Amino acid sequence: MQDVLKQLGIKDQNSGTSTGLQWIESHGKTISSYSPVDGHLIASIKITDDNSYEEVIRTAQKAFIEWRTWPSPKRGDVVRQIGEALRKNKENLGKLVSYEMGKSLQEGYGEVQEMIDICDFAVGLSRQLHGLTMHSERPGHRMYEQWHPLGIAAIISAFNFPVAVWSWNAMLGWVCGDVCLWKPSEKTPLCAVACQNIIAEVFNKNGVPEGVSCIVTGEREMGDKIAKDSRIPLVSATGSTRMGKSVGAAVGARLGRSLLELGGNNAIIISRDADLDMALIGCLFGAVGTAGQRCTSTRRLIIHDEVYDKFKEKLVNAYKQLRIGNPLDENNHVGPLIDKAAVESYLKAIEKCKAEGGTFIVEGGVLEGPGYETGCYVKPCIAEAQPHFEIVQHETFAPILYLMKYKTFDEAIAIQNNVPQGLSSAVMTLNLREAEQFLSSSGSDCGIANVNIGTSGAEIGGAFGGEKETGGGRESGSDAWRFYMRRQTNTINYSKSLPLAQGIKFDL
Ligand code: UN1
Repeated sequence: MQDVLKQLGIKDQNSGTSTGLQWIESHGKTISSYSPVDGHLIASIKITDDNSYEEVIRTAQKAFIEWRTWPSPKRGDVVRQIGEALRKNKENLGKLVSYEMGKSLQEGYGEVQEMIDICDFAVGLSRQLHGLTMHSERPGHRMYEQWHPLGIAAIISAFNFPVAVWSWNAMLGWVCGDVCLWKPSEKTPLCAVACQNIIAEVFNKNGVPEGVSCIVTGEREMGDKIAKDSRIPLVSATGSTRMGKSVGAAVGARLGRSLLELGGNNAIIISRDADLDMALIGCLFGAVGTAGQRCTSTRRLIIHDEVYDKFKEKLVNAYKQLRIGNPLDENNHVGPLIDKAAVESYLKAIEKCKAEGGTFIVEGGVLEGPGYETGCYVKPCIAEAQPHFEIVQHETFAPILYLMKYKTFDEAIAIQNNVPQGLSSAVMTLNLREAEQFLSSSGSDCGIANVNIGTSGAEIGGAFGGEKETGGGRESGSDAWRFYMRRQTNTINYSKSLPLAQGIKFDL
């Protein structure tokens, strides 16, 4: 790992404040990043103090004045080169993601691949920031709309996708002409340092002004500061619903724009007409992939009572074969949780489920012994539960799966929708009527609804996000870019008179 860190430009002690090429000195608290994989100290980082925060904002504001005048395809070409640099660094960055966050190496590489994919998407987008034209009601008039850069886009990201989610925002923001201010999770700050080093080299080669890619680090207070700062027109935040409510309220209080991607409580409906072998793969990856720490992780299975026992047996057998251990060893399926606090929440959720009457058909627990010294490795577990249990209504960021039975498809949809969150959902069925009902306006109420695919692992091309307590924001593909720009409606009069709209006469 020393080699990887060195090649990514990570030192033992790092500044957590940057405007691009420059790393700014701060005087204050130091965060130490320990790997959940083996408990070793990876490196430490100084959090951003008030003075350096101000310097970052000043530099970002200045950079915006220039960056917004660059033609968008030219900005896109810079993003294309970032994609190239990420291809070169995929192995190292993927390893760091896996080591600092704890996800499997495959998933670490997968995350960097998502970054490369969004770069490609953004390059194309840089020539397609289209507005509409409208027919004016007045003769000799032309009406159209155009999209302009917004300013500073702040990105508050979570530990579970320490690099990809930032890149969805930053790559779009950059082709749109915004400058980005990234506050990475304090649990995975070194991933941000590595990304900044990769970006800075490309920006430097292309003469991109200092301040287009900024980093500030800190804990909750830093998020609050950003949310309240009216110099930041857009705050895109990924994390818990608790965090989103606080950020959303603070940004809303100053009438800023927030893009929130918060908790999920994602379910898969397993129909009587499902291909159960296929369903098994989707459920397994969804529930135990990233140790249940994706916002799209599968937390609930809603199973038709005629296939319930059969599917339960398949699932229990599959869980027996899971290999839990060092995520950098590609033979393992499941790595550790991010930290001890996450282990505590996992244990509490298990207790709560039992207290509410749930029965565990695959028991949970913390693993001990050689290889598990960090105390962060837990057993993925399965409980039979009822939809109304308080714990089932709640997102626990850990590999706990709740099984529930249904009789009619209407009932299955009602159970699926009857939670506060609305991110991702899926149905496993070969029955066309069920599939279409699930996707209809009276079907799933989530931002993502899939058929014969699990709830996690979305591609970057679609808009990513969800409804209700998930926050309503959409990031990544489709037309999510519009959120990073301001729309302007323009009317031009090329006639020799000035007729008023709505037929109003104003003659003197
Ligand atoms: C997240 O967990 O915040 O769909 C993002 C997925 C990934 C992204 C998850 N592409 O599971």
